[in-house]
Amino acid sequence: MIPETIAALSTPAGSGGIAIIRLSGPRAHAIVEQVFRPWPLRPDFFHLYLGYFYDPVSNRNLDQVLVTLMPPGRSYTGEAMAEIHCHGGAYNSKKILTLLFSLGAQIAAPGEFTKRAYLSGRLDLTQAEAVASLIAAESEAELAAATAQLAGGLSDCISRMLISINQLLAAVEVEIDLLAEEGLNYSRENLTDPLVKLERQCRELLDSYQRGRILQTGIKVVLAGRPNVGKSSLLNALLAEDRVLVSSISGTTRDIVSAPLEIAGIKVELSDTAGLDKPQAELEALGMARTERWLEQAGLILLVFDQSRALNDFDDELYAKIKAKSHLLLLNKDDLEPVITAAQLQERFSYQGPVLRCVGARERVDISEVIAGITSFIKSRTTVFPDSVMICQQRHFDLLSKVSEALGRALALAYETVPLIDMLAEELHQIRFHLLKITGREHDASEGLLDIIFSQFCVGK
Ligand SMILES: Nc1nc2c(ncn2[C@@H]2O[C@H](COP(=O)(O)OP(=O)(O)OP(=O)(O)O)[C@@H](O)[C@H]2O)c(=O)[nH]1
Ligand SMILES: [Mg+2]
Repeated sequence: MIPETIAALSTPAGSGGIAIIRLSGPRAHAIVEQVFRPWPLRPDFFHLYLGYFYDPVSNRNLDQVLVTLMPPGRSYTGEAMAEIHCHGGAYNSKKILTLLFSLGAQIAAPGEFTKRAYLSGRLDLTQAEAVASLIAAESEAELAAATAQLAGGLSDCISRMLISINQLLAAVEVEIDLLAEEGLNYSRENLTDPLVKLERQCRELLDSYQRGRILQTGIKVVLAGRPNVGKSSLLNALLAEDRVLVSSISGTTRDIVSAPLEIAGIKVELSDTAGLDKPQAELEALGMARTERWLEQAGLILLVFDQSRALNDFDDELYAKIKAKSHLLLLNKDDLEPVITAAQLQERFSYQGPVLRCVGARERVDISEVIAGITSFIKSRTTVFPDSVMICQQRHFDLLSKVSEALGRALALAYETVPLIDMLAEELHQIRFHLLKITGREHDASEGLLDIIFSQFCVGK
């Protein structure tokens, strides 16, 4: 079936300097030829032509535009494509699109250009997913992960794992054929070594998901502590704006206040909470209950202390509540006479991490140490080693989890006194299928394998 030629506005709807309309499909060039003048005698591909877009019925020019044509096989979708760069008024671009539809172009469905790129083999599924992530990226790190995935980082990694599984599977299938005649002649290490290596690669990818999730969804950082220690002042300082109420009255903050921020290229949702203490009144108790619920969802808790105030039993209770979560301690009110020190906090709570300081008086606080502390925490959770690939999508995580489980079962079978070769082959087929599914090539599952198996036979057999 000949695909339809589709058209859509590729730039955001609304007014702007320039709008870009794209067409893709077998009639893309022919449709533009009907409405663009002067039409070049022999158009070059990837050349920008300046001319007029006109209405063939009234024969009137509608807009001065730039047009470029791309040939099948060398465009984003893999089909013949055309781009029209017109003036960006919402009405203007709509008029041009309407004319293209009247000439036979169809309205493109959401994501249809990328879907066509996938169907024509220009992108595999991980790369197509990366296009959506790249467009949705809201931070430097997210953008970098999406760009690496679009460049084929994950696809290459999956391809290398597939080569290894294919070789193993081909050897095992040949072994099954020969087993009846000659007995098993494949060494156990030849089975287990590649499986162990694959299992390690798979685990590394699964571990990277946690890092990937932080890149994508960001991290919730929650300021917590006793009342009046300066949490709200710190939130204002970190946001560099007078966002929440600050007062010397204990229990000023009752509700959670959250604000977005970017630290170390990562989206941070910073929350101020009601100070935790033995509640004196109903409203205070409600605020504290809310804080405790919020703490459960925190990716990082900054537990704030006032260095001019002695610790008591409630501080131990409070620390016990948060110690299972990722946390950093912060000593505030650096300008006041110290009653507690960083070393005392570390000793009392058996806390190994750094005690951050918020230096300076309240109006001119220096929060660089706090930012550095949050940054190094984020880096420890998101570090990408130079050659490592990250997975950011739940779909990839689910499929790789299945691969990991099947690898575990395959290894157990390979370690049996007599390796259970038939069952092992079944697990290897499963692994191969799930890996192919990640890049959207599961339909290759049977075709590709035959070639690999027969390539193991010698000529003449
Ligand atoms: N001297 C000094 N005072 C500070 C500092 N930071 C905050 N304060 C003061 O401490 C008081 C309490 O500050 P907040 O920021 O409202 O404290 P909080 O922890 O949010 O208090 P609650 O909302 O009651 O839990 C205010 O009077 C602040 O001006 C500091 O670094 N030095
Ligand atoms: Mg407060």
